[in-house]
Formats: sequence, C-alpha cells, structure tokens
Amino acid sequence: MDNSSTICAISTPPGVGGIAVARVSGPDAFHIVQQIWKGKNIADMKSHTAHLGTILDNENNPLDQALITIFRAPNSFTGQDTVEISVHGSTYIQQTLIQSLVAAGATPAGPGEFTRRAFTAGHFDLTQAEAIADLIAASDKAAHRIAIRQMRGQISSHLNDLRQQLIDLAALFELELDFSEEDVTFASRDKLRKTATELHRHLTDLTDTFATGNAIKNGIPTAIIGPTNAGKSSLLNTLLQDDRAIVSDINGTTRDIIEDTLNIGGATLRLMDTAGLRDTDDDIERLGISRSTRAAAHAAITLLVIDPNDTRLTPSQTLSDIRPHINPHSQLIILLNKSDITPTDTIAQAIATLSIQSDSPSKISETLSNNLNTQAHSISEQAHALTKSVDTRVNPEDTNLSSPIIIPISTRTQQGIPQLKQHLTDIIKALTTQPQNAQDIIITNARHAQALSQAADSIARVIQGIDENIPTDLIAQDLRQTIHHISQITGQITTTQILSTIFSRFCIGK
Ligand SMILES: Nc1nc2c(ncn2[C@@H]2O[C@H](COP(=O)(O)OP(=O)(O)O)[C@@H](O)[C@H]2O)c(=O)[nH]1
Ligand SMILES: [Mg+2]
Repeated sequence: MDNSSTICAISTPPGVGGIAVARVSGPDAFHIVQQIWKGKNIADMKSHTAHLGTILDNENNPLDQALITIFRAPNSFTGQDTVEISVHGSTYIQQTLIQSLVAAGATPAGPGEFTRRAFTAGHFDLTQAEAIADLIAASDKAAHRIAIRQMRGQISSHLNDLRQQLIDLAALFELELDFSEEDVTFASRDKLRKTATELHRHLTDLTDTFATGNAIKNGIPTAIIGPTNAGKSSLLNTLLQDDRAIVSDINGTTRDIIEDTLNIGGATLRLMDTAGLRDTDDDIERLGISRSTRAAAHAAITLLVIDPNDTRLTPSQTLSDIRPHINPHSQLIILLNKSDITPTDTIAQAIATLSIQSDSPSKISETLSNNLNTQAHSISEQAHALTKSVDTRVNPEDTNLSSPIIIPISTRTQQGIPQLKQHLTDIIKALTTQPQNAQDIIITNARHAQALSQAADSIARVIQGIDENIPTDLIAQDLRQTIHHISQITGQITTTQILSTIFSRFCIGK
C-alpha cells in the first residue's frame, strides 16, 4: 500500500440515499476529476471551496449535476489533494461515478485507506485512527463518549506522558550502566524501584479498565438463564418489545442462543436468551444447554428466571443447581416470573428462602421494599415472618455471590418490569461510570489492552530485577521492552502487519 496512487470510493453508506459522496484522494486527484467534470477549471479552484457542475459518465454523457469540494494538500484529511463529489444517491449513479473515476485513472480504495493515509500524513496517531472506527460504530451514548475522547487524543496524550516517564526512568538506569565500572550509583535503587512500582500499578489499572471498556463498546453481556418454561424467551421479548424468540409451553423450545441488543440507561445490553437448563437426552438441546452455560459464565449481568409454581424444583433448588454456572463476578437478578398466576404466599416463601440462601437475611426487607409494588405489603410481611422462622445458619459456600436482587415479575401483565429496568439502569450506571483511574481513561480496544498488559509484565520484570539485584543492563532491557509496548499502541513503533490489521476493520470509503 503506497500513497502515490490516487484512490476513490463512495464514502456514504451503501444503498440509495438523498445524496452520495465519493472521495478522491492522491497526487492526481484534480487531474482525474477534471476528466469527468464539466464546469469551472479545477486547477483554478481554491482549497476548501465547493462548486456546482456536471459529472460525466465514461462515454462523456452527463451523469448527474454534482457539487465538488476541493481540498488542496496538505490541508485535507489525508494530507493529499482531495476532491469530494456529492451526487444524487441512486445506486446507478454511484456505481457509474466510481467506474468513470477508475477509467480516468483512479484506483478503488481499500478498507480504511483514507484514514490510513491520514495516519501516514501524521494527522493523528493510531489510537485516534482506531477511535474513528469506534465512533462510527458507536450506537449509544457511553460508547460514543469514550470514542470521541479517544479521537480527540485523550489516550494518546496519556500514553505519551507515561512513555516519557518510562524514558526518564530508563535514562537513570542507563546512566548507572554507563558508570557501573566506576562503582557509582546515581539514583538509589530504592527510588528506581518506587518509580517502577508506581508505573506498574498505573499500567495494570489501565489494563483492568478493559473489562468495562469492552462491555461498553460491544454491549454488556447479559445472560437470561433458568429452567425450561420459566419464561426466559417471554422476558427477552418483553424487554425488546418484540416477538424475537419463540415462546411456547413446550419444554426445550429455545435451543440456541438468541441474542439482541437493548439500549438502556445510555448503554447497550447484549441480551442472550438461552436454552433452559435441564437434563435431556436430546443431543441438539444438550448442545444448546452447554452454550447457555458458557454464555452464563461470561455474563456481566445474569437474569435468572424462575417460575415459583414449577413443581419440578423449588426456587431454592434451582438456584443451587444453576449457581455453579453463574459468573461469580456478574450481578445476579433473580426474577420470580408469572406473578400473575402465583399465590402471594408462594412468592413470599420464594423470596424468603432465596434471600436467606444467597444473602444476609437483614437485607431482605431492603430487597422487598425496593422491589415489590402492588402486592408488596402483604408479601413483604409474609416474607419477613417466614425468614424469622427459618433457620438462618447458611452454608458459607452459598454466600459468595454479590448480593442478588430478587424481583417478582410477570411478562404477561408487565408487573415488575419497570422495577427490573430501573435496576438494570442502576447496574449499567455503576458498570460504565466506575471511577477507573484518576484520568478517567477506559480502554476499549483489545490491541491496547494486550500491549498494556505486556508492558505491565515487562515492568514487573524490572521490579523483580531490582529486587534480585541483577545486572543493570538486563534491567534496562526490560525497561526498553516496556517502552516498546507502549509505543506500539500509539503507533510510534509499528509494522505493516499491525497497520493492515487495524485498517482492514474500517469500511471502504473511510
Ligand atoms: N401466566 C404467565 N405465563 C407466562 C409468563 N411468562 C411466560 N409464560 C408462559 O410460560 C410458557 C413458557 O414461556 P417461554 O418464554 O417459552 O419460557 P422459556 O422456556 O423459559 O423460554 C409459555 O406458555 C408462556 O406463555 C407470565 O408472566 N405469566
Ligand atoms: Mg425459551
């Protein structure tokens, strides 16, 4: 991929639109567009001006009335001469326009090629280029907020600071190295160790933000799990307000994971409706169940749907059976579904036993007052009375999960659904606005996370080296390695392969 060719592509989305915009960029951009242009001479046009004229097809017939905007190097996105051609957005006009440009000497652009040229021109670093792709893909406020900050250079300037600190530290080591024969120690090793430890903590803090960042960027994985027929698919449909999954009273209807996204609380939930967990001889259903447990293991939020009327298992047995599959770091919400047909005392009983089983009984009244609505009072009193009579010596192994939230709901009457949504909004808020570090930086990119964790590993070796009093030149080597990993993130050090991987994620025309 070299910058000497002149590239062209439609930069607006595929399909019919009011207008479509083609971009042409490269040393021959003006000459090439001139060949298919009837209007004022392009050579006479000033940079950043727009002109109305006619675009011709490759048989020199008028194709469309068009507006062209001129950007003269180096004052363009790519840093090269660029023309943006706005035409009416029919598929035919778009295709013919590209054909005419190619016939006049342009090359169809590859994915992300305009952005890659802008990176090469030094207009921004790699994290900023990647942020452009994220910005285009962002579908909610939280993802957009992170992408725009990254595009404006938040991560770049932070990493440049970090890199400078590492370089300063390396300089101290190298200095010591240069004079090592003379038995001079400049900075005390204690001081070097302290600085290295601070940098290590900083790097691991940044790496740790990736879990949140990834959730924001790709949606917060939310598994809907539970026994067959509890109403998991009904819940998915209710939350999406759509008949997304098949609902039926036949056990084992949902066999594969049905996934959809829900925008709520300014973020995106990746809802996964799963096959009900039960013992089965059906091979396909078994496969579905193993996918369910995998989804549950990776969920950040777990919605456990239980039908308290189910005579096969009590709610408490269901929780015990399913608990090993639940990601212990996820927030668990237990939904006692079908409240429309469940006797009040059955709901109260279920809440009481589930609370005792998974939580400290003192939190029950809070759970109840927070979650119950119309039937609240009577259920609350009954559950309270019940918990007093139940043996509260709980198995310590059962208390490991973070306090679950218990909500009686009905997907049929919508009872409890607003409460569920409110809880989801609160959880999302906690997940996406956690003060991660003083700079409020959240890593959303797997490449950055990997490089940061490699940098953290290298600097951990530096600290170990200091502790074990190994020769300074070996320590300096690990320090240089740390700097290398950081430089890869911003692109100060890069390879064609890294660039190709990054820019291939972009769409053509970007
Ligand atoms: N009465 C009542 N029935 C429900 C409710 N939610 C689901 N159902 C019924 O329970 C059965 C199983 O529902 P489904 O969503 O397919 O359960 P899944 O197997 O867990 O996905 C269906 O017949 C639903 O109509 C509810 O809130 N109240
Ligand atoms: Mg289902």
